[in-house]
Amino acid sequence: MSDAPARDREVVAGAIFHGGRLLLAQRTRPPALAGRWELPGGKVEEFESPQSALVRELREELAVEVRCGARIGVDVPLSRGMVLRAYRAELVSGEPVALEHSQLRWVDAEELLSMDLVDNDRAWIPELLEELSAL
Ligand code: 9L3
Ligand code: MG
Repeated sequence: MSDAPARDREVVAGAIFHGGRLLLAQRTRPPALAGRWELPGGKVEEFESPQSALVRELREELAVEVRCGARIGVDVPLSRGMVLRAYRAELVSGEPVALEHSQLRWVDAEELLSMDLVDNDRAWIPELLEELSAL
């Protein structure tokens, strides 16, 4: 890994809806984000599509197979020119297990509002709530 600024690189996060609930995962790192909740995901690697990255990240983090669906919510600018984007992720097989998070939780609309989400992911609350209310 180089220390050069990562410009226009993407971080992908997956919104998995199931049975009227959304899957949230509690981060373990870095210390500033430990204990806070997020849509699981991670960095798109060089030469990888965002869709493939989401499938890979959710396999690594949750031990599930997903199909990457449509974008949801706004682009969230991160440091060093990186951008965070959420995609719907449809569960194809497996039951999510926290392999890299401290715990997982399936939340409804009311619970989503009470969770200590990482700041970046708060930008998607309107769309996530809309989906949870429609389910
Ligand atoms: N990030 C923010 N919200 C998310 C995800 C998946 C990631 N829902 C931020 C946290 C890290 C960076 O993006 O600063 C890279 O994510 P990761 O590889 O540490 O999961
Ligand atoms: Mg991650």
